[in-house]
Amino acid sequence: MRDCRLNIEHPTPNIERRMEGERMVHCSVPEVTLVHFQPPASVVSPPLGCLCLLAALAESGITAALRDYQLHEHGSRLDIHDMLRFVLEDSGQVIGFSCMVHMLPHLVLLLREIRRQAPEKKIVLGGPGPSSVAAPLLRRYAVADAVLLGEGERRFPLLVRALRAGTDLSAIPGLVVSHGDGVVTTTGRIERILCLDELPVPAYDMIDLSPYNGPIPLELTRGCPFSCSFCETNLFWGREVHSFSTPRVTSIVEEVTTC
Ligand code: B12
Ligand code: SF4
Repeated sequence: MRDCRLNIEHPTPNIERRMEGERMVHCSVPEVTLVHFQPPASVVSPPLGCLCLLAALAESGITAALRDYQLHEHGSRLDIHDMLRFVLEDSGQVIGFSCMVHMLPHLVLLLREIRRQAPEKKIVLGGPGPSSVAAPLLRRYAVADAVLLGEGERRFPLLVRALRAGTDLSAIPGLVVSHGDGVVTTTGRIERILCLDELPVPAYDMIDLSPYNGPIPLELTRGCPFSCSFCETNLFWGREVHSFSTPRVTSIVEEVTTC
């Protein structure tokens, strides 16, 4: 197991934290619980997309906690009651799920139960899984409030604020919104983030990296000009390639490797 503990001071100091071996737990209830919904596995890497979102939420002054289901060692794998406990205990008013397409069947079953047991929770889906089938998914299963398509850093904090305040979501672009009973609407077209260096550094320092035994993911570019039939990269990010600058990438590498 990697012995690599970074500075784990949380930028939102109101929240005390304790480590429970497998994951970071916040003692007080955060505004957002972000669930990385990948099955438990023997080799696990930190979830880069969720780290990007944690950093963006912190920058906007929104408290958030990550629950990485990959690290969930207790209970039985993909058991609905166990997953429910894992997600709901001390969870925020807004619960965001990040997943790939292969986890969607489990996600739908889980969300149906969450809707039954905690109807007051606001549920947002994101990542390549829900984004690829957002409208048909919510039309068929009205189990979430919205799917946020594409990059999340700019719009997820806006969406969290709007959901908590109960205001109209139509001003936030790139959402597929469920109104219940199969009625969905899509908000305006998304502009891609042009200057990636303006984004906060992924929150490697806000989680305990020690339970992860796989490579630490590092992002260099978004988008791909090609269109291999088996790959969703250009559908999700677009064909134009946007890059992080070399100084930014090298400083992240230095930070992560000198812990
Ligand atoms: C790195 C990577 C992996 C790594 C993940 C390492 C890690 N822990 O981060 C590994 C090697 C483990 C992996 C495995 C797999 N992968 Co993969 N992977 C990628 C890759 C190349 C980059 C993902 C990434 O880090 N992107 C950068 C981050 C910042 O982006 P992001 O995660 O998408 O998050 C952003 C947005 O999606 C959004 N967002 C994400 N989550 C949420 C949640 C909410 C609530 C909101 C609002 C927004 C939001 O905001 C984030 C910031 O902008 C992509 C292709 C690509 N270029 O996107 C494929 C990709 C995601 N993988 C894919 C697949 C299919 C798999 C596998 C299922 C393959 C397989 N058959 O085994 C496995 C699953 C393994 C498992 N454990 O279940 C597919 C997913 C297709 C789909 N529609 O779901 C992709 C798109 C490639 C493809 N072939 O098309 N993968
Ligand atoms: S990212 Fe996907 S579309 Fe682009 S070259 Fe690789 S496999 Fe092909």
